[in-house]
Amino acid sequence: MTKKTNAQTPEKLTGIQLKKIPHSAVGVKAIQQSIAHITKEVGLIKGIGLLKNLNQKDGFDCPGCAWPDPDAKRAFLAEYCENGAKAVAEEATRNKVSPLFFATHSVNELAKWSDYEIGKSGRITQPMYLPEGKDHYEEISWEAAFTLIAKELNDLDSPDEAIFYTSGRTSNEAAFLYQLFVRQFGTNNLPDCSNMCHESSGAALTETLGIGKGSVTLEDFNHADLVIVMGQNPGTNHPRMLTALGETKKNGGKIITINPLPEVGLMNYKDPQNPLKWVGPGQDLTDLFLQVKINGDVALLKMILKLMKEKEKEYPGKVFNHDFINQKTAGVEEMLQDLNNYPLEDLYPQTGIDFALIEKATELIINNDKIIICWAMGLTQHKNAVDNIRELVNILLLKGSIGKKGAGTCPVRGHSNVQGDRTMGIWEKMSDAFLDKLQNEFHFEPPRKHGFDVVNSIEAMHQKKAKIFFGMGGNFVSAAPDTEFTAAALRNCDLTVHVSTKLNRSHLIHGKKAIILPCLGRSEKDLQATGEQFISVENSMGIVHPSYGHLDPHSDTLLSEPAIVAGLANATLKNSNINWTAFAANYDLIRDKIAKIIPGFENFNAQVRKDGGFYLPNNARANDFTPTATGKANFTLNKPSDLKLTEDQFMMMTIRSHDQYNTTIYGLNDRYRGVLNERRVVYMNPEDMRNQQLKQLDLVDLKSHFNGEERIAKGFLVVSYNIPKQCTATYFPEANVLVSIKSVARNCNTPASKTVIITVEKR
Ligand SMILES: Nc1nc2c(c(=O)[nH]1)N[C@H]1C(S)=C(S)[C@@H](COP(=O)(O)OP(=O)(O)OC[C@H]3O[C@@H](n4cnc5c(=O)[nH]c(N)nc54)[C@H](O)[C@@H]3O)O[C@H]1N2
Ligand SMILES: Nc1nc2c(c(=O)[nH]1)N[C@H]1C(S)=C(S)[C@@H](COP(=O)(O)OP(=O)(O)OC[C@H]3O[C@@H](n4cnc5c(=O)[nH]c(N)nc54)[C@H](O)[C@@H]3O)O[C@H]1N2
Ligand code: SF4
Ligand SMILES: [Mo]
Repeated sequence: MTKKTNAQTPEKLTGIQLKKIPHSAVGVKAIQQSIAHITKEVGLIKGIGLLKNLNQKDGFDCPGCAWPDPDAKRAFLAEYCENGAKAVAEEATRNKVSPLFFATHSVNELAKWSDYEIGKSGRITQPMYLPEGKDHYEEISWEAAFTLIAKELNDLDSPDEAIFYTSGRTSNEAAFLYQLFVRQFGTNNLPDCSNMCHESSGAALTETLGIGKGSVTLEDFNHADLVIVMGQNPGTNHPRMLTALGETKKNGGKIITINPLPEVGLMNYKDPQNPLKWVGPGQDLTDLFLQVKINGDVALLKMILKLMKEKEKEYPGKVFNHDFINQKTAGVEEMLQDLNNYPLEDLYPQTGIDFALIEKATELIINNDKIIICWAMGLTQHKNAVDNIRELVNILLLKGSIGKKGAGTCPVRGHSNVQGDRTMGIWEKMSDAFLDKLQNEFHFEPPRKHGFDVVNSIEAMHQKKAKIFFGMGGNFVSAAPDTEFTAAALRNCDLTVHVSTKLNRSHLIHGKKAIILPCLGRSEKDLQATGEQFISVENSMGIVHPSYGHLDPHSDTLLSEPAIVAGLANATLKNSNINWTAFAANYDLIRDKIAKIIPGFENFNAQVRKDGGFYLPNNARANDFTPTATGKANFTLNKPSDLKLTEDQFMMMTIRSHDQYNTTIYGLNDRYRGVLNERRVVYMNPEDMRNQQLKQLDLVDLKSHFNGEERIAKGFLVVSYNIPKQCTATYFPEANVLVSIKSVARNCNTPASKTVIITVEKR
């Protein structure tokens, strides 16, 4: 038996340096950083050749975030950001993880490496197999790997004993083929990273507006009077969004930011696409900063709703858009009535914000009609995450700020094709309408029973109800909550398989047997039997567009994701009526099927080849709310946080540094927060530190408390920071060990990784 390895990021301090927090984001420094990363990983000449193709119409889609590209004019050479360049550098790295690497380093040894060291080891070049009881991965042929996986799958008592996870980089074509294989195999166990990400947005928006996606386009930012950015750090996670916010300001619009942290990018930025602006003070973005306490958002939004209601009473017809409310919505009376159950004095302490500032924000909302609300993980990863989003929809509906130019909902998606994967059917509970069409087109009976989401999958593997884990991308053990619990779940499996570009911790925390299937990255040419292929993706605003690989593949052995699915399907499904080999040889054939099954993809092959791609239909954007249960846009009743802290407890949010992509650690610096060369930090309010008798850089252990259970993460350095009292922040994935598997959002099971109750204990 292999010795059990530690599933957590090893406790190892790296030599912290504290720097002044910069005044402005982006600018020259960002360009320097882009060039430094690309030069180190890829080499300067090849790197510049690569970047020149990034996000261009005949180039490849950025593997970073899902922020859209401009429809028309694109900057020559530079339609990307620092973190886009880092994402490309990471994928195109010269470093290779070859069979020799695995012969040299045992799984036990690699598990002791930091996430940074694991990631930097490079791209996996060959399929690898870890036989039961062994501690070194061994080379295996594609054929043998497919045969082995197929045998394990077919030996299961039921297809529902297998889990098929997807991360959000998988292309539309690969995702469609993958879900088709999984459903023909016989299960809906298709959890994805969305279950940990914007699931709560999907749940809230489907119920209230009849579509689980946002309603605005990039152009709307040019016309908005007011943009509210909640629970989001675009300077790091969606940097080109700052350009869109800059446009709002240029056109006279205002910006309100609601966040426990004054994130640098949102405060001020220098447009990297305009060298004339690199020197000088930069552009101020945020007009009004509401420094909310973690999970104080429903309380804050409710206060705003109450103040709006009062003003409407005073000036009837001047605050609410009655025409819109009467024609398009349901439930306004109940919502306004329900506000009486929440006195201002009860809500106020949850927000931590000056009352005068809340009044000012309300005034801006009252005095403007074209309002966009943007949000990301700061709203979606809480017990009451769905409430957060439904409550902001209440405000937009009262104002009629939806389905018109310059107004609407903007959930900003994470992974570059996470939205597209869902559109393609990667979901454990796709609608019967979708499954009916699949049945008609492919002539098999897709399973109807809903499958497991991420949290249910982990529980099922823990209880040995699921025995095979298959990951299409991603790094499940590090991304999921409750690291030790998730690790135990994976170790229970008979087989864990990962389709991956780069080495990660999930290859090291494995089932009895484990397999790594190395695939092509987005930036690489994809040559199949009928010639070179392109893939397509859907960005955060529902635009589907093509992406053409540019580099020669890292190794001759790599297969594309569609080819891997086809290989697996051929090996597993003995009497399949589907010609998997033909699909892998020509992605146009996959797109023809998508066109027949998924609304909005009619003439897919022709449409996607047109300049810049095409918009998918969006009922909320079109001011049509008939797809909801009531046939109208629904007002809802929502609950503020019910989490209570004792005097020595703190609320902890797990956030991203400027130098990471989820579990991939690009570097150890968080430049915009002034912390260099260290990730094991806990950001604390200076007054809280004094009360706890903690000094700057004291070494502490963090203990989380959930329903009487304790979890511990050892060895963090205290950093004094501008954060509300009783609030703290740590980085994901180091702190995931503290998030209980049972601490999830109501109505959608998203892990509540931004509301972890902890105590801070000095060593
Ligand atoms: N460079 C880079 N880009 C990325 C990623 C990456 O890791 N690196 N990840 C991608 C993915 S998958 C995603 S989902 C997105 C994530 O993008 P973000 O959601 O911006 O990422 P987080 O770092 O989780 O940031 C959450 C923000 O919410 C704030 N916040 C936390 N709790 C609360 C709260 O209770 N209320 C409010 N109002 N604010 C709160 C935090 O202070 C922080 O500013 O980015 C995508 N883009
Ligand atoms: N505590 C805490 N936990 C969180 C979060 C948080 O804010 N706090 N955020 C959550 C969110 S929003 C998300 S989206 C999840 C992310 O969860 P995941 O999507 O599972 O994690 P990533 O780190 O994005 O996955 C990185 C790995 O994907 C593989 N990869 C990269 N590109 C490709 C490709 O093109 N094809 C294939 N097949 N593989 C590829 C590489 O091997 C790389 O190691 O984490 C969630 N977990
Ligand atoms: S904003 Fe997102 S999609 Fe655009 S270049 Fe940056 S990382 Fe890539
Ligand atoms: Mo995400």
